[in-house]
Amino acid sequence: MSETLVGIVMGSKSDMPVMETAKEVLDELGVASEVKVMSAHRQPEMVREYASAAEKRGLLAIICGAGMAAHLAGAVAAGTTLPVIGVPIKTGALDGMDALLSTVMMPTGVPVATVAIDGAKNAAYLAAEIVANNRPEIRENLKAMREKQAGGV
Ligand code: RP5
Repeated sequence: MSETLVGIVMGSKSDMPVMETAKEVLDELGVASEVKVMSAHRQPEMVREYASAAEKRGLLAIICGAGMAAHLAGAVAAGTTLPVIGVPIKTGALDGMDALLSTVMMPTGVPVATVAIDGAKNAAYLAAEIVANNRPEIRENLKAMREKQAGGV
């Protein structure tokens, strides 16, 4: 693996058990990624800088996981036109419904492609599908993964 193509960011270290599964999927598919922890609420400047530099750094998609008020994906999407995939994390009193609604209900023009609560693996598959648009070898890896899945039914 060489250049980093996908960013995986999360709002807290406590999100890591879910979000590290996105990294595992991307590794399996041969997509180089980076993992960062930054809070939309506690470190808004860091989030802004990360989002605005992402395109120039060569990233093709950014996966954002956060729980509760879960503004991270929206805050990143506000700072870039790269595709942003949001993972609502199950935590707190509302078991992820709060994060799901916070992540999915973006205003028109600033989308966040939102996966299921704790759906970090699907976020990684979606990011790989985006990367595969101009990397045929990743498309082949995705097809092989689907065939393997079919064999396991
Ligand atoms: C969110 O609040 C984080 O993404 C995390 O899911 C949740 C709890 O954060 P910590 O209190 O563990 O830092 O912002």
